[in-house]
Amino acid sequence: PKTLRLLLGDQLTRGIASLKDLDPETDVVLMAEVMEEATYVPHHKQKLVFLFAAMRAFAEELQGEGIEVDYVRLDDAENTGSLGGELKRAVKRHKPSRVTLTEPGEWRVREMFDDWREELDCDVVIREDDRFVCSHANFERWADGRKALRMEFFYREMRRAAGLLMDGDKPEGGQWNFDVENRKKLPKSQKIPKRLRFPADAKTREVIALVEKRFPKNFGTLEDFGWAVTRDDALKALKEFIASALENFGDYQDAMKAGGPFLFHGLVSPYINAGLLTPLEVCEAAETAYRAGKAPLNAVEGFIRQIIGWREYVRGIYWLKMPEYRETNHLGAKRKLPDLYWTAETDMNCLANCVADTRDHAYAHHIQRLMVLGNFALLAGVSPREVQDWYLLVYADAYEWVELPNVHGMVLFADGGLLGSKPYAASGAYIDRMSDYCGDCAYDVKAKAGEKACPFNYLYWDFLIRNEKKLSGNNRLAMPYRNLARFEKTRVEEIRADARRFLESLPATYEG
Ligand code: FAD
Ligand code: DLZ
Ligand code: SF4
Repeated sequence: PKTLRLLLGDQLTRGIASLKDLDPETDVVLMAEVMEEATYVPHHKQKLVFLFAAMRAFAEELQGEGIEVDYVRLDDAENTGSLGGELKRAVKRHKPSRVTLTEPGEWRVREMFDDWREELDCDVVIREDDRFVCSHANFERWADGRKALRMEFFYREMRRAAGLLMDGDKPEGGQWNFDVENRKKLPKSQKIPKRLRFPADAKTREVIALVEKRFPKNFGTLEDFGWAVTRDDALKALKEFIASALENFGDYQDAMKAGGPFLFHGLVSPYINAGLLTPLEVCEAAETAYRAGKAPLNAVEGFIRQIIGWREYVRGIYWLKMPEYRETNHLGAKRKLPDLYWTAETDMNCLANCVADTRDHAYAHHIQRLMVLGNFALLAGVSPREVQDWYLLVYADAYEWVELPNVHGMVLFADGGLLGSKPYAASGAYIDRMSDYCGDCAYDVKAKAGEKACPFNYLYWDFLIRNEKKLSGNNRLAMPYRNLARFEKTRVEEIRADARRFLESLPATYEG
């Protein structure tokens, strides 16, 4: 029987469930560039270019194998603009006896499928996405009956399940986690490798022209577009990371440097999330380097933990808790997103750098996202919905299943502590310790109060004061709350006045 196999933009994996029993004699693969997916948030220009170029390249690879691919381009005259519309049209064209697809990664899209199922006159088979180490059922089983869902315990099970960095049934090196070794400041003399980037070829340039024409106002620049758009190039990028950066990944994982967001990071999330690389092959490549003595255990364990630990864990939380998850607002944050998130115009040098990196590369590394951009949104009390929308559109690796738990849970504590045991609030001292931003800043990171003081310093205390009722009972915040209790009344008033003055002066005029 003829099967129509619908392949979504983040399912560019040859071995994916929906392509497994494909019969080139009878079956057709449907891929569609549609406005609905391109506009549910106004994605960064590089994210659009990356995804459309990668979809086109993947379609050609399948065609090269003799598989019929029905590929609908964004500019095709008949394009209905939605996945549902394109699926219906394709069913009319091809008259398959069934449609097969792999479950979509996002709740939004999954819901749409439930609606169309009714409207198509053929069977629809939705297969589980087995590119993840942990199935939905396994995550539910793990979560069931636990008081707290802590990543660390989940991670150990994933290590065992995947058999990564195991020494029999014990963790390699006698310890599951080497994170304490991974918080070093970057010495000035440390050499930073030049990372492998991929200048746009003619086909990608065609997509760049399309994106400039159809999405001229979207956030982000395209001059430095350098993402791989094929599996071959993504594999080259992975190889380069393993050879030149993995060795130092652990030591400098949390370090930040003005004008250089890549440092020793993997730069692989867009590829893993879109399917060009599988999470396990990336982890195996890192483990092989460790076994060959080319990278230390703290680096390799730390890297693997991000992928089979954090990445799998946030996906588990997302599917366990959606759709209610994105609606909670534990701290009642209501502020509009400040304009500086779009313009990079601010005297706060750390924020200016992190927004500029994001604008120029559709990338910022984890600590920039968490401890600068996220920390500021948390302390300023920006509404979770505004922050979520921003993160979902600005990064080339952003899909709601991974973005939302990181933003809503890890950064904003909007879930009240389901994902993290305390908010990652920090003052300027943390940023100063981990970066070279403060030396060139208009503000003084050492000053605590007044116009010249680093805003993170008073915003940190203002955040704790504002949220005292909700947070002071949290064991992990006992120390700062003890300190706060010792502040003179005038000091508390000064903090509140500085915060009010600063926050009122922040323009927030853009409509998302
Ligand atoms: P590396 O630092 O080299 O890490 C290796 C891999 O580990 C990454 O490629 C990624 O697959 C995985 N990983 C690391 N941290 C996380 C994490 N917290 N959650 C899930 N996977 C992780 N990652 C996304 O893929 N998409 C997002 O939309 C996204 N949004 C984020 C929003 C915020 C507020 C924060 C704090 C983090 C977010 N992350 C997101 C996680 C992380 O920042 C990125 O995965 C990472 O920066 C990607 O760059 P890299 O490939 O160089 O990562
Ligand atoms: C992100 C994205 C974009 C921008 N465009 C498309 C598209 O035109 N066609 C498509 O099939 N998928 C696209 N995607 C990826 C989907 O949004 C993704 O499959 C869902 O978010 C589910 O994870
Ligand atoms: Fe950021 Fe404060 Fe340092 Fe300036 S002084 S770079 S605002 S942390």
